[in-house]
Amino acid sequence: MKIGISCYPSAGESGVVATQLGKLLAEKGHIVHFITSGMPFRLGKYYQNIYFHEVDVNNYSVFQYPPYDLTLASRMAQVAKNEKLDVLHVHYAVPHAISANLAKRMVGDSLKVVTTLHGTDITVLANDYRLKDIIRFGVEQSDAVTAVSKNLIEETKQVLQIERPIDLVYNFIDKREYYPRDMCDIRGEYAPNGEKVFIHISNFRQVKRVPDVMHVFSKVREIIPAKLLMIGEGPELPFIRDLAYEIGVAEDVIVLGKEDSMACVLSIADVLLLASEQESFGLVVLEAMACGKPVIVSNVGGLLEVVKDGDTGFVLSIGDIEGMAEKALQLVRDEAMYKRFSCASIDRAYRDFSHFDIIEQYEAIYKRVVQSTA
Ligand code: GMT
Repeated sequence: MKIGISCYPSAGESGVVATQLGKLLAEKGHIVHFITSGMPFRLGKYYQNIYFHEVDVNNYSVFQYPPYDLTLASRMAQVAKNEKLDVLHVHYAVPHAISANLAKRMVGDSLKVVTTLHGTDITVLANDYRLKDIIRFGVEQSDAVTAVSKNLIEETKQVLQIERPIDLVYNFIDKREYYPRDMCDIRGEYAPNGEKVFIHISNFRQVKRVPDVMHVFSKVREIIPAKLLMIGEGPELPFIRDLAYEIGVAEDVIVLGKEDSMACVLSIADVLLLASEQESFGLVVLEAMACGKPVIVSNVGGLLEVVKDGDTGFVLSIGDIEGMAEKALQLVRDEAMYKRFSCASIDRAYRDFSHFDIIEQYEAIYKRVVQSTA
């Protein structure tokens, strides 16, 4: 099939999912056209069957705001016509689902639009009265809509007050990339005295409650020698650095910023901490599990569909800093328990979220919409 993919190309889990999906579809022989504002950051090198079409926004002086959404729709329609796309698969509703449906109006019904909802496009943006109606339009007009967790499907139906079917397609990991790696040498550089290593990976936005992570770490560190690796970038990062100094843990907090090889960096650590107040899936949790790292997460959104509480990690109430610290300590101090959780995490990630199965689910959806006559 000929498949167009639009997503946010810079750091972000929805962009990661879209890019990985495109690579795996291309590997299976599909022709994939990325239509994005920049090169997707995980695309990296040349791949057979993958093409890139940049959305280059016109900045005419009359415009108060550059018309990205319209330029995107126009580019989608051009690519769809020129390349004879069967399906346009867009990730994150705003603006991609709306622009894609506009492109479909320009091209005709032969172009099928599949929209994947990722999380805050519904839980935050669809709750904003300024965007709700246009998001509902994008979702209702798409030929198929998928969401990355059951929880997100329920949220979508409730927030947008819609009845249309939404397919559940979980995020996935490619086990050729995500497996426990031997990173002893590098671990030794960060934790030279055998400290336990915790890791937090996010886009450092308020929704991630990174200060909670810092406080959990501080409590753990009162009891045992430990280090905290912080991976990612985002608006809260400067504040988080200050907080580390304020609560006296700065010398044990290592901020690494943006990292390309998640599997390597995860393999350095013992436990992933994610204290978010919203998380429709938590791709980073799945990536950690695939690398054999148990997780401590908050009880929100779709995280309970990924983490088996008491088996692959611990799930605690939002803001339960004491509880998270207690479980984190328990995990790293009890070697037998740690090993059990680590093995269970790998098993679950490979069994229930393997890219083989999930890519087939997307392919089945593409076939279904292409065969539909509407
Ligand atoms: O919605 C966001 O915060 C951004 C988005 C992204 O692009 O990183 O993350 C969402 O989509 C991911 C991929 O499906 C999910 O793993 C994240 O849980 C989800 N984020 C939230 O729900 C907060």
